[in-house]
Amino acid sequence: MEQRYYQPEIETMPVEQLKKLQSEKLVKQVQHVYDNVPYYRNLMDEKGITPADIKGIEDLHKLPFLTKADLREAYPTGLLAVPQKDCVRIHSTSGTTGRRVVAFYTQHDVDLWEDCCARAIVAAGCSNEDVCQVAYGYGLFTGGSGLHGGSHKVGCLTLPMSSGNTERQIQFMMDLNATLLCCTPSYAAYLAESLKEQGYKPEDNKLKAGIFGAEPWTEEMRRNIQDALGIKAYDIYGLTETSGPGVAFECSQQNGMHINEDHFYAEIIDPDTGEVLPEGSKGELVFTSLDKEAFPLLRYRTRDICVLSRKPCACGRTHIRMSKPMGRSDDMLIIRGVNVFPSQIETVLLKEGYSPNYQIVLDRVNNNDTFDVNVELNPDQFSDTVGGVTKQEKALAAAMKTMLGINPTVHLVSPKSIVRSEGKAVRVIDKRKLIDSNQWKG
Ligand code: DLL
Repeated sequence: MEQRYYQPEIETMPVEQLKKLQSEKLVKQVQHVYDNVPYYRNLMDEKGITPADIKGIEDLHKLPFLTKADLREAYPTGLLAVPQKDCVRIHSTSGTTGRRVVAFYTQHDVDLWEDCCARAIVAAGCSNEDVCQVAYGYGLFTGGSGLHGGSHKVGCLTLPMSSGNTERQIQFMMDLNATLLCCTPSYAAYLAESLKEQGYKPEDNKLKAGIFGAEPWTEEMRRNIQDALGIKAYDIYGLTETSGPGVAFECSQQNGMHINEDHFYAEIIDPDTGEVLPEGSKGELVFTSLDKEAFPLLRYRTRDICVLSRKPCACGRTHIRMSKPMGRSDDMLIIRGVNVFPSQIETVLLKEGYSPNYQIVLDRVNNNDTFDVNVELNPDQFSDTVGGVTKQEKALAAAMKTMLGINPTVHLVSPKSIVRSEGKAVRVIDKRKLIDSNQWKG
């Protein structure tokens, strides 16, 4: 019989029991963080709170929020809650050198993270009889390692492909009869297109499911990928700060992602006031990691805007569901799966002696993000040959690649030619339409 859950006793635990478990874990976690992280202890002292004030989840709201700015300030080890010798791994977000977020893991942390990914794989209908092609990037990015570890736990045959090299992906997918594909949704769509170009029909592959995440994607994109590959496509969510993929995942109902609530407690807040909003409200998602040892974050503001629902799910899981992220409460962009802040572009421009008047234009062509940056030249920067301009554009694109990890196409344009709207610069034009406009009903 098909296995429905990876850890049934946890995934279907009655809500009251789950809340009790969360409270017990939170009390311990607050003490652990207070005792071992001076940065966090200071934040609590400033608010006049001690671990004794936190008796359960109902007291969580008393704790201060933690933001990406805190994580950057504490770079690289300021939030480490165990001796470094007890850690076995790091991962890191993309971003400016020296300001990246570095997440540390003990073996226990890796285990619980891989369990979360294993739950997602089983929820996608897979077992130890499956062949799991992991085409997320391996390395500092969490996607590859997370799904790889989950695949091992379930006992799938794991194909550690990493991202890119489409020819090889297709060869291994077909020759080794991959049944589960894990990658970003845009890469899944790109692979589907490439398969079609090579003359393969959807029924020619053995795939039955895909686990896609790390960037926004719409229901329309889901339908396209499902039809093009002949599979069921499941969403998966997570962020480096909380471990990586698997914080939440979709089940057979494909209607919101179950949050692994025994490890991550979710709140929705008003991003402007910080007020905790009731279930069903749209707001910013905040996570508390209840039992991570090395890098436990209490009330971490994700900046992702979404809705939570505890309506019963036909799959039998009791864990709360989150909608797809519907936007961000900051200006972070996700381009080809990489997190990019417009301020990083500005930093490069100023460093390279250019004006900070620029505009980022994003679009999606053949399921690939296009990434153009228009930069106004200063009057004294004109090169009078076309070759000269092209050389300048290439050098600037290379400097941006070093900063961001992905390659933009740079266009140097004449001074004052970028349109200002009511005097304000419009920094980003995003034509990709990655977010569904319809409201999630839970
Ligand atoms: O993207 C972890 C991950 C890897 C998730 C593989 C799923 C699959 P970061 O690079 O730290 O971590 O980026 C985290 O990506 O705050 C969201 O804005 C966005 N994001 C992640 N998953 C989804 C998703 C990984 N399913 C940031 N839908 C998060 C929409 C997503 N956005």
